[in-house]
Amino acid sequence: MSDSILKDVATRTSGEVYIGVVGSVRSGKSTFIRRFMETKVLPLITDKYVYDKIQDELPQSSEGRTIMTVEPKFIPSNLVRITIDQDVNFQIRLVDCVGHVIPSAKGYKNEDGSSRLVQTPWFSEAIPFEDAAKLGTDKVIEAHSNIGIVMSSDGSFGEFSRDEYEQVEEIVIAELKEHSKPFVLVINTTKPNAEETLALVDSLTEKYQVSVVALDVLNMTEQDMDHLLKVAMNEFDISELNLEVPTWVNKLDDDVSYKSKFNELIKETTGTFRKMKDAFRIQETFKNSELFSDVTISNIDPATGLVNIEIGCSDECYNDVVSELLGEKVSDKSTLIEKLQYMKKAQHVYELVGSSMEKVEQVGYDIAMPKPSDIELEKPELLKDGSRYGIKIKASAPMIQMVKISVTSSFEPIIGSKEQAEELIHHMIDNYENEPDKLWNSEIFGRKLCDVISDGVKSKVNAIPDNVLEKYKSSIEKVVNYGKGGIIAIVL
Ligand SMILES: Nc1nc2c(ncn2[C@@H]2O[C@H](COP(=O)(O)OP(=O)(O)OP(=O)(O)O)[C@@H](O)[C@H]2O)c(=O)[nH]1
Ligand SMILES: [Mg+2]
Repeated sequence: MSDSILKDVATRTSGEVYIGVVGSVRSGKSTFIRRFMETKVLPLITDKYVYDKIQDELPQSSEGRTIMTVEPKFIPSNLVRITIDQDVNFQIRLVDCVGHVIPSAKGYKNEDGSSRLVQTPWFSEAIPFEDAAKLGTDKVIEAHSNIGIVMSSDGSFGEFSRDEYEQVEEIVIAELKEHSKPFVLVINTTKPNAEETLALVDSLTEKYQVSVVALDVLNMTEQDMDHLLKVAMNEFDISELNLEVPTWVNKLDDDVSYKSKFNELIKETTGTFRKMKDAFRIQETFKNSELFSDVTISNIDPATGLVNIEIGCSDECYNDVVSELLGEKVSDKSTLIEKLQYMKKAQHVYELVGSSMEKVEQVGYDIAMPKPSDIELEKPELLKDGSRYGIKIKASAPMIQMVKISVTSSFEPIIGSKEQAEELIHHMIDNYENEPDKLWNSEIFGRKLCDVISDGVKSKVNAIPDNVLEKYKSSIEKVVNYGKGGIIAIVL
């Protein structure tokens, strides 16, 4: 006997395998529960007393138009602990619900046409049959099940047509979709393998977007039940989705375009596909993306809800990322070497002043601390202090001081008449307020405004005489080395 799927279900439901069987009246719900208990559960019961008690509690089914199950029933009525292979303990219970009414069925109305009142575990008084079906389905699915089976039929047995079953099935499925519980639609049929049945299964899968299984419930085998449980397990949410991507992808900052596209795709895909059965759709979506070269599901574990997907990225993608990071297309090795050498120099500068640049941006001023290797030691000297002696170890270090200053520059071209100047100024003010970039790149007398202004700033900076810069440098040195917090006047 195959208990491995039951073990998986038990692990996934933390040892509480509660299956709610709901659906239309006269669809085979009680038959399903009886066969399931006889085939999958009773053989696991070792206690003779418990075995006999459960057997007595199995639900009755009946032929004809008259409804058989008129109040919900828990089977077994008391929880029973079952052990498989000495290592998996679980409790299993099925619930036989009052079915949703097919109007042409018998037994849900009294002779005078009023609703038949039935007992439920949820109210002390009897309630109308139709309410018991609706309420019972809600209660059973929400509070007493972790897997739902919706029973319906193609009308191939009994007294009712497919159309009658379908009308009820639509209502029940809409109800179940309001709950977050995994469920499967079972089409009870005498011909589960017939072409038309398979076509019906396909069309219902499409129509309801849920998993549909055709079963000959009266004659279902253990294999059929295992298949159904597997399908049900696939309706559970994925508990953990591990994407194993090349390490370089993980290292990328989110603002690199490859990484932002990657993040977007993951967010979209995992937002759309959440169930175990979707693992292969996730794989398909990733395969269709230009971001990945190969996508393999390396592990899928229904018992824990864990899915591992291995993702490969092409060399082309890698090259594109490298080009983006280096700021230009790197198509051959020599360009890459050139760029890396340049980056090495840039990195040296960044290490020296990078952190200070951030502070300069914030407060306008900072001194970059020297690296220990840049501190120069002088020869230690003997030091005489009165009658006592000591030593002196002197060191000097280059310190780069950075100051953010504001340099102004203006451009004052003569345009012509007052009207011409006013027309141009209105146009420019409009751009200034709405599209500053456009103003910045606009041309005046054949030159871009940004170039003209930049030249103005540059010429001011270049105009500072070298001796002034030299004096400025030596003054700051004095402030740092001898100033002790005092003020030194700088005379230019
Ligand atoms: N041939 C055939 N008959 C079936 C099958 N499933 C159920 N039946 C018959 O259909 C009838 C109704 O089955 P039940 O199990 O009582 O259905 P139910 O959904 O519990 O019905 P209610 O309790 O009245 O709502 C019984 O006569 C069953 O033998 C099936 O797969 N094949
Ligand atoms: Mg029944």
